[in-house]
Amino acid sequence: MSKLIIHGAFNTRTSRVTWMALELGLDFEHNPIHYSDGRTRTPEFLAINPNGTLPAIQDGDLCLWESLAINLYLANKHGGDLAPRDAAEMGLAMQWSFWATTEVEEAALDALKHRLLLPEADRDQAVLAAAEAKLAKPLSVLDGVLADRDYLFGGRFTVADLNVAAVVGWAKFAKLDLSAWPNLTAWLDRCLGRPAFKQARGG
Ligand SMILES: N[C@@H](CCC(=O)N[C@@H](CS)C(=O)NCC(=O)O)C(=O)O
Repeated sequence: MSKLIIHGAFNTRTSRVTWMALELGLDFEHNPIHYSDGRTRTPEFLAINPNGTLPAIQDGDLCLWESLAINLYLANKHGGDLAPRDAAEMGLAMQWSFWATTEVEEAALDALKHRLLLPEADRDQAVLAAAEAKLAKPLSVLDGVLADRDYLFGGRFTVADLNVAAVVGWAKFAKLDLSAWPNLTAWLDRCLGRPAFKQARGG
């Protein structure tokens, strides 16, 4: 059987997928291309992911893109503690993953860009402030849910925690003040403290 191939450099959303693959102990081939080097625009890569974005995977004949969907697929395929155990857990894993991408990701990325990633001259304090304001509601929701538990559901670290932490982690990397959400902060430290997370980003 052919080996799983994960396309994308560590400093892209691909690290979400390498994190999952490492958690699952998968043997995979890593193709560390970056969108800045033009290799996501080749006909070969567009045949794998017509969006021309990273990450993408090839698993046998299957090509998949969308980082959080890839992780749901890998968890479901390989099982173990990270995988949903029944339909209810699958629903919760999808709920949290869609929530992360629709309610958190855009504002967290704005915060990261305007605090850290963009050249200083291009950073806009108004965009940063708007992103922080927009994040307050979803981060409060997450903090509230985590008031009586260590992980989102099931009493263990699952694909849902991984997917949400990978997105919410951008707020931490943007050095936003998260002290208003102590349950969230403790949970994020638990998730991002996992050895596979560090390894997934190239050590
Ligand atoms: N929703 C997609 C977003 C993918 C995405 O935008 N990836 C970035 C790298 S982190 C990219 O490839 N950008 C290049 C481009 O948009 O052309 C996912 O989560 O996989």
